[in-house]
Amino acid sequence: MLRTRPAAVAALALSLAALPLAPAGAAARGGGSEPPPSAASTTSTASAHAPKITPTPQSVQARHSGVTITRAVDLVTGPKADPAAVALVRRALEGAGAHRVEQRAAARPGRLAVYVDGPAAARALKRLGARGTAGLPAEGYALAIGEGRIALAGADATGTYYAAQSLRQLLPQTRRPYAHVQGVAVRDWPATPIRGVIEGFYGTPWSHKARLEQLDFDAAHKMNIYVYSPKDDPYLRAKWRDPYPAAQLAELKELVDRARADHVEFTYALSPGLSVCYSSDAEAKALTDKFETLWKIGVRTFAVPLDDISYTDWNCAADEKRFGTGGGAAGAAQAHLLNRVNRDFIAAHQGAKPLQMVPTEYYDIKPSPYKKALADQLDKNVLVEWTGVGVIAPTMTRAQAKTARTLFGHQILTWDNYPVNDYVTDHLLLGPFNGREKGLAGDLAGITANPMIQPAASKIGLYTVADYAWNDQAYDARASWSGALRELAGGDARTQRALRAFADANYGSRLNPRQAPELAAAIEKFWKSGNAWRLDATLRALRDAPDVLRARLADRGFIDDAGPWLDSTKAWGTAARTALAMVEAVRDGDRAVAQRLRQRLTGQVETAKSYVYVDMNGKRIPVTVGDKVVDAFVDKAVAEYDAAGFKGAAAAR
Ligand code: LTM
Repeated sequence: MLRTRPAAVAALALSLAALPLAPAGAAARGGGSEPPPSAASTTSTASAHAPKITPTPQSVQARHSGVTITRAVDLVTGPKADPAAVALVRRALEGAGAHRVEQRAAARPGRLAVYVDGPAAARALKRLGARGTAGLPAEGYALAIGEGRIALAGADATGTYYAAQSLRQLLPQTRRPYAHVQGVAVRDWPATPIRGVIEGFYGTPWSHKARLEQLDFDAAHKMNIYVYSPKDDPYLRAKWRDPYPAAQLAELKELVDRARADHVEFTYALSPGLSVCYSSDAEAKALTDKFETLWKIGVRTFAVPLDDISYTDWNCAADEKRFGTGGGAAGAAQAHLLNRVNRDFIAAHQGAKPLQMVPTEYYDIKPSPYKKALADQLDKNVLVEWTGVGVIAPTMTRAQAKTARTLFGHQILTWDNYPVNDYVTDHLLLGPFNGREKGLAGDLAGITANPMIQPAASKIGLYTVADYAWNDQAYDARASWSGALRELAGGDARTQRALRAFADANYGSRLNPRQAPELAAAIEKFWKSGNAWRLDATLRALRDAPDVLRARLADRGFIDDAGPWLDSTKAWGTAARTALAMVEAVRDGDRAVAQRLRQRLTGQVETAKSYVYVDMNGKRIPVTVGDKVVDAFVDKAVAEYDAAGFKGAAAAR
């Protein structure tokens, strides 16, 4: 038998066998020592090569000379400098050890000088040998650090704000002055104009607090849109004509205000398709009246999603009379209503952004009478949303996007169904955005991602979406995923390792077909080498990860979101360790220990499968973790036990 089994671990099976038969949920906590990283994670590209700025900038050049954050810093701002950018720069400097940040017309010698926009920033960029903003696309920016000065400027206000976001990431976090900051020149711009999140899933809508946090997260990751479209807000679908109660409207206004401060476009999406009569003037007016209430609280971007409705059934006889039947008639009816909204509302409101719509055929690129009707009849300045080929598209190519653009006859904004989990509510989807071809971003009007029901847990996936949407050419899914974990862990190495083990066990999705890739690799290695010690270290790390996260992760929302999955991960880690020890006992010919462990395993697996997510209707859904990896490992271990003929008194699984 090819096994490497250091003497110190020979007692593994015995020591596990000696533990009391406690339920997995109550298994030993912490264990005292820091869990070692799993085999695969030690070889990952994770921290070493990750960029300091996220999303990955288009161009970063290190400079020889850096700057020192002096106790007093002079801030010189252009006359039209974006106030949010200036405030962010000030906060970042204060967080980096500057005790006084004084806004002045000109900088004084002996102090760090920081220039934000305007002629002084342009001069400072030039002195630092960096190009200015000329030629940058919308939202692009230039940022340079060196020779006692920091200069940043944007192609527009959002660009300046993004320059400030990048500067925030480059500055240290310290209360002490005189920290040194490496010199750098950044020239950066987005790969696609619209980037963000569409809260468009079925199930418990996000809380108001979660939405506010999401808007700040968008800003920090240079995402510029948040689409309000939760399927289970009744005022968006079933009761689309009804005005919002005052309290709910006040909350929406707070979101709109926060979005504006964050340079995020709050987009209001109303879905009348369940009951609308497309040909009716009164219905068109009901729709624009509802939009008007949102316009009054500051919304400037609107959408009309017509997904997940039947277009073969009309809601009124007048529509059949006017448009006929079939897909072509449905396309004509939708174009009629949307064009009215576009002309009577969007065109009539100065400052309104282009209307967005979700077609009923949003998930393919098959030519059809419906798509042809939209292509021919829908106003050309309406953006059409599309999920790719498939509702959850495992991959998305440039050729597909170009075909969609041709078939729909409109610019395409993707509604990318990742990391949404409303169709697999037993799973958390914690892997990266994946399978999108490089160059795709440039073919699109933009990319919006539909998140999970769990807002904080969505941030791993959304970090990677932001990274792709900003710079798809440089995107590396695994490196971006590592960056997301590092950010969420807040720089704490132990938390980051625990987060990695947990996210790995919840990695799989249609975009990431391999579940738990690092754990699976460690298990495969064990079956090949027989080195139980290494696998046990990985399993211990998995078992302990939930406790580490509960004790150390600053984002408590993540802990709340992940509750049952954390419990199940710990229990599976416990069960898998028992299974491993049982295999070791079998291989040692230790029948008594093997039987005891086999007996224990049954209860531990039951516990691992017992944790539930409770949905908005009170339905209890057993959660799934590491499926077809950790459970398959246990099954294989049991098969080896069975094959050894030790069955005896042990309960069957
Ligand atoms: O994707 C679209 C356009 N519509 C719905 C979403 O609301 C839902 O969240 C996803 C995932 O289940 N699928 C849809 O069809």
